[in-house]
Amino acid sequence: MSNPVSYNAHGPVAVLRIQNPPVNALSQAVRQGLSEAMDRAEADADIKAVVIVGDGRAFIAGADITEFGKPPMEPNLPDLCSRIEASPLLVIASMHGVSLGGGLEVALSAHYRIAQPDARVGLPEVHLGLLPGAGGTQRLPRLTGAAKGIEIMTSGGQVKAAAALEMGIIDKIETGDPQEVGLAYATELVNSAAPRRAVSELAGPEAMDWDAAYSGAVSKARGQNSPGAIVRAVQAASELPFAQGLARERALFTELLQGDQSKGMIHAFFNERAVSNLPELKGVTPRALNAIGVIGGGTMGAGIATAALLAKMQVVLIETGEAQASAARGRIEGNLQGALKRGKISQEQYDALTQDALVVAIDYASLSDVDLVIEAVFENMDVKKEVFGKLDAVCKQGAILASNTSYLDVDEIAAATSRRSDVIGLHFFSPAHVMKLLEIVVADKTALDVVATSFALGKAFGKISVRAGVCDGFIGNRILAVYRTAADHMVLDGASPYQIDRALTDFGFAMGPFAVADLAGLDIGWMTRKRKAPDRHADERVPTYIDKLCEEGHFGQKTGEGYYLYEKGQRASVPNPKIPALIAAEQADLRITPRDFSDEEIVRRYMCAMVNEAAKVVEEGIARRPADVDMVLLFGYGFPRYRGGPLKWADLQGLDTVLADIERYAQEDAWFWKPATLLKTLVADGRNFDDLNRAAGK
Ligand code: 3H9
Repeated sequence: MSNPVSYNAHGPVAVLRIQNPPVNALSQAVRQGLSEAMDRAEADADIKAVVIVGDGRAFIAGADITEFGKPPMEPNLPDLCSRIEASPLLVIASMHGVSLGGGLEVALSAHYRIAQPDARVGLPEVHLGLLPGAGGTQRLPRLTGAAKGIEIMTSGGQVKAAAALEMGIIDKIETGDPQEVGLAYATELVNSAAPRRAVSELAGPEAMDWDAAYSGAVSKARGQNSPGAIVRAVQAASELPFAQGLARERALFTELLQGDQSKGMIHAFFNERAVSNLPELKGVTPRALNAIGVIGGGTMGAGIATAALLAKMQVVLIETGEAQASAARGRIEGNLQGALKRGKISQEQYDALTQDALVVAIDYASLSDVDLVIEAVFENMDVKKEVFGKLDAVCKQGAILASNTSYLDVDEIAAATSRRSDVIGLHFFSPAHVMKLLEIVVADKTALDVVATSFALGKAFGKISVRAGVCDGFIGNRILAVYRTAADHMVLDGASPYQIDRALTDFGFAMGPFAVADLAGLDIGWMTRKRKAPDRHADERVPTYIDKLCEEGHFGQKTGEGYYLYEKGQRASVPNPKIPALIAAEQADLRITPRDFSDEEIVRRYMCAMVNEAAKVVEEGIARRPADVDMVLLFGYGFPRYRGGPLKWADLQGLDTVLADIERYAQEDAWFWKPATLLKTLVADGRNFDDLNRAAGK
């Protein structure tokens, strides 16, 4: 392999140029190349300074994440950083694009840092369940102070050059070619006999209330370990000499790297990118996407229209009458006001989007020129078929007809048109302009370029798009129905909805299932139970206590009463005192003697139900790979990112133990707990879900 670090002497300055596309990650070869280039510069008596610069779009995006989990290879990054900092030559980092993680740590080991005005720096290791492990926790707070350093590292956010200059992270901002700018700065420093400045020789950051900072970080982290560890590492920077602080950082880093949380988050990092790389789409050209039609301006339709407007597309939204049209426009304007307030768009853009880019009409003929139309009307097959019939009549040839259905049969919807190959499911999650997940539901006859265009749409909308096959509920809602049922069974058997919600938020879920049900509306589950009732198996256990609440018109948050009670306009809630009595009555009817559940058992049953159904979804080809299921749960269902997704969780638990528990639960309820064949096969073969991911090409 050729050396990814080139060396060129320009008078007394040696330029070390990193060429490791796409983002100059610090692979072993780059580390070795940098180390050797430093040796070479130091061996040349004419060289007085070294400029480190990155080729392409970034200075350095950090350690090479693909190397994590493999045997360590010399030189390691902390040693390289110390070696750079200890150089007798002046070392200058000339930064452009991003300098992240190990990339910023290399720059912090240089003696001077100069950056382009649009450069950004950050230590995002927290997003990988880690902390900066090459001196970042020790050097950054020596420049910024402890509080700012902790904030940068626990948020993992990117700091713009101007702010970095103000905080002392960089020394200078200069526009121009990074190499030229770096060379000029180095020459200036050499000519003025500027001193070597090692950040490690600066005083440690001031002391603060470390325990308070630690508790603050832990409480925000919802179970993730690395933010607390970051605070402890910064504490070491404050309290210990540099070398000892570095050793403490190393120990904390190694502990995090060996733990499950970093494995989960690294799995998420790679798979949120890999999920939309479908081999069958290689070389397929997507259709044009300029104007989008949306049918229905309720919460979902308005959210989709907002996402399209924010993606700079023309939008034609169809409503049923003038009053509905004006309400829909109001919703979209409200969403865009939110974007305006958060600084995502300017007032000028807001005006252009609402006045020029958005048309709200009541006549389907207005859709004659759109490239893709997304139907977001009531979830009823007859209604959908009627809409698709009308779309078929008015939309131009080649227009894509998409349904936002969350569970209906997209093949049947497509059959209502004369162009089945142009029909696809685009299942957004509410609020559609905010939630990251998009399930792209590929029907039997959907053309490949329609799939490719749908992925292009997802990308333009900033979504994580996952391919799904047709079945009731596709990937996410199908699995949700099963783990929700496991929770319902636990309620019938004695666990309270409130204990379940708490056990699962302690596990890391954004919300527990009963709080989610209140948020989504209890009428949705009630309707589903009614819809599925005719096909119900005699052994199926379906609690009905909550239907009594629905019969009284209580549907959760929107009516102020559900599993919890909600004060008007408030999200905080208290348990609804009616619920225990309703549950007790049903237990009495069913002659169930309630028993105690530990939080651990609650989590285990809930997760086993999720994994079992997820395995069936993979086995049936509804999801392309196990990691696709993981991304659906992560981005659409509040699954804790640091656990990587249900199937990564199962891998980390050991599939044999998960299967053994499912088989044990099946002894109580054989109908519900049918072990997935795929799970049994993997256990028998000594393989796991990640082996399947690898086989499908990550
Ligand atoms: C660290 O530094 C630890 C140290 O403190 C201590 C060590 C001892 N490694 O996102 P994109 C790939 S931890 C390997 O699509 P963008 C990425 O997978 C690291 N690969 O582009 C993708 O591959 P593919 C701390 C990496 O322009 C391709 O590059 N650093 C790495 O939207 C393009 O990426 C981070 O956590 C990497 N470090 O965004 C930064 N980075 O084309 C992580 C990227 O096959 N990276 N790739 O799918 C990012 O945040 C974004 O990738 C970045 C570019 C902002 C850089």
